[in-house]
Amino acid sequence: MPATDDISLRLLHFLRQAEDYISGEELSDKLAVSRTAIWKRIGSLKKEGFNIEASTKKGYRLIQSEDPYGRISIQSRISGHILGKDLKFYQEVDSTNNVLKKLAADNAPEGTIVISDVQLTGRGRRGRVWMSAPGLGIWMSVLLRPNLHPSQVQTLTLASSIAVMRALEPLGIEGSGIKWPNDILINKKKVCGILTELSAEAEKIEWVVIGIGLNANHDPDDFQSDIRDTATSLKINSKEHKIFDRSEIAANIINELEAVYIEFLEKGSGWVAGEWRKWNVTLGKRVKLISQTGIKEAEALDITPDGKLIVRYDDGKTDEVLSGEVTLR
Ligand code: BT5
Repeated sequence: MPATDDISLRLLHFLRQAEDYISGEELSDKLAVSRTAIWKRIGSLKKEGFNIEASTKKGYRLIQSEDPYGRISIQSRISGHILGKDLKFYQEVDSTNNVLKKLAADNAPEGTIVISDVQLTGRGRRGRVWMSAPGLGIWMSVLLRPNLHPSQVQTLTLASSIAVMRALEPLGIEGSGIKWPNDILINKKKVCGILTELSAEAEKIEWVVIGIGLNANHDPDDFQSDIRDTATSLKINSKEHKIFDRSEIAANIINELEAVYIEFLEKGSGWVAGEWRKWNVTLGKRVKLISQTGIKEAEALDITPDGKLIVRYDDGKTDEVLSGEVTLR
């Protein structure tokens, strides 16, 4: 018996749902396996670090707050059918995007996910560094193989930021929003960045790797001095400086991303743009656009369905910007 097979994941799901003791008999009914099979899997889960109490009279109980961050904790919370069926969890990698890009080139199926506790060389856009300290954040990459034109890839970045916002909403943290094109801010500081990379032929995307980096449990001192004034975490912004369960948040992002992805494929990019507008903190603001040709100030008017920012410069001319840096004024 594999230590953490599909039955183990479902077993964990029922223990979590029960919140109190659940009898071996009930578990064996729900999972259609013998009580011995349940007992063996409880043993394996305990070895993996799950704190499960066993009582001969009452059954089994999961002590919830102590879930270890890892594949089983995350996968047992995944409710969709595409994303995370194959989820690889590492303690340490160079970059989850790099690992997943190699898997993509080796024909890994859509929905494969790579998560690591640490990234030694986490990447931002254009060769920039993404700080990915151990024990504190969610560093995750998701493989998609949509039947879309390469020009629609930025819509997937928008879709991913919507999924992160939806996953953060129940945490009750105030002041969050999406800054075009790929940042999630809380009270004007960056809590999450998204790096989308793709391989495509002329007319069709072959694969897209969406890399999501989310600062969960950092204190201000956990950030390097050069980003201490601009970076933030969920913990810093929570009322009681709470430590968040990274497995739960990672799973929620995955579940929300699957929902947004399916709706995007059904309804098109116009729907994504509409959802994005609800969460954004860019439109209607004065922005500084930083590109290779220089810095220009403008007013952010809207986005196009394929993710371009529509701006109006001070001379009255409008423009559609595909990529670049935006500083909110
Ligand atoms: C991004 O780039 O915001 C995309 C970040 C994507 C990270 C994920 S983690 C999983 C996957 N694997 C990877 O290797 N990458 C992805 P960009 O917009 O270029 O922003 C980078 C800038 O953000 C840096 O130059 C710093 O100023 C700042 N920064 C670096 N680390 C940060 C952090 N942990 N929190 C907030 N800001 C950070």
